[in-house]
Amino acid sequence: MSDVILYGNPLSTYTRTARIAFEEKGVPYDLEPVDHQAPEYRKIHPFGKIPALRHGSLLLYETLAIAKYVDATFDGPPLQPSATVPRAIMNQWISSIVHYYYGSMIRKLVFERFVAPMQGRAPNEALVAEGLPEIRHQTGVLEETLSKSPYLAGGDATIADMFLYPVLFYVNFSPEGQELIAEAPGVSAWLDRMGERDAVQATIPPIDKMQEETPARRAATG
Ligand SMILES: N[C@@H](CCC(=O)N[C@@H](CS)C(=O)NCC(=O)O)C(=O)O
Repeated sequence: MSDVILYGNPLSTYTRTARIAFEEKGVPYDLEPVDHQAPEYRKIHPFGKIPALRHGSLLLYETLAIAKYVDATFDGPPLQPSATVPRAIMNQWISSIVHYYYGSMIRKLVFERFVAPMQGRAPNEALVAEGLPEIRHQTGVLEETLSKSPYLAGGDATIADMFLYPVLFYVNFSPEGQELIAEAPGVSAWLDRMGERDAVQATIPPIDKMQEETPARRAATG
């Protein structure tokens, strides 16, 4: 048993971001599945979200804080650029992904296309229709960078790529998402490049579990 415990769920995008960071860094950890809605979990994460980290006596929540903590605490390849400008660009992307991309891509498209049918309700097509122009704009913005650069902040994968990949992975399962990504060859190539990384391979979500009505599935896409 490792002294690093990640509370989360393998279907959750934010949990996957943290797991990719652990894997890239080569840090052994135990993924402990939780019901994020259970009252006792609030003692670990007061806002009832996943993931959260326990390392010895430290309890830490918020994915970015966890990824940066892991990077600073453990040996292994750096997950952030050392130079000021690429590091600022990495932070710009992380903030954009969390504040703009996640809402459009996960809440308006992925949730409606995959989670709604499993909940036995029709997808909210108005919400999908609202999200698609936003997503088209977002894949266009990504394409401007990824047509010229292997990763979001330069030549190496950083925490920014680790935030984006789990989101685009799900988007790419929807017909609309596939179409938008196909229109962006730099983004497609980046998805392939990221998909080949061992850390990404090691964290592929068990998508078949999304068929089950479980806390895991409810937490999967926010
Ligand atoms: N700001 C949080 C967001 C985490 C988050 O929204 N996680 C989703 C799963 S990917 C979640 O817990 N959803 C359950 C809910 O909102 O009830 C972080 O960076 O860790």
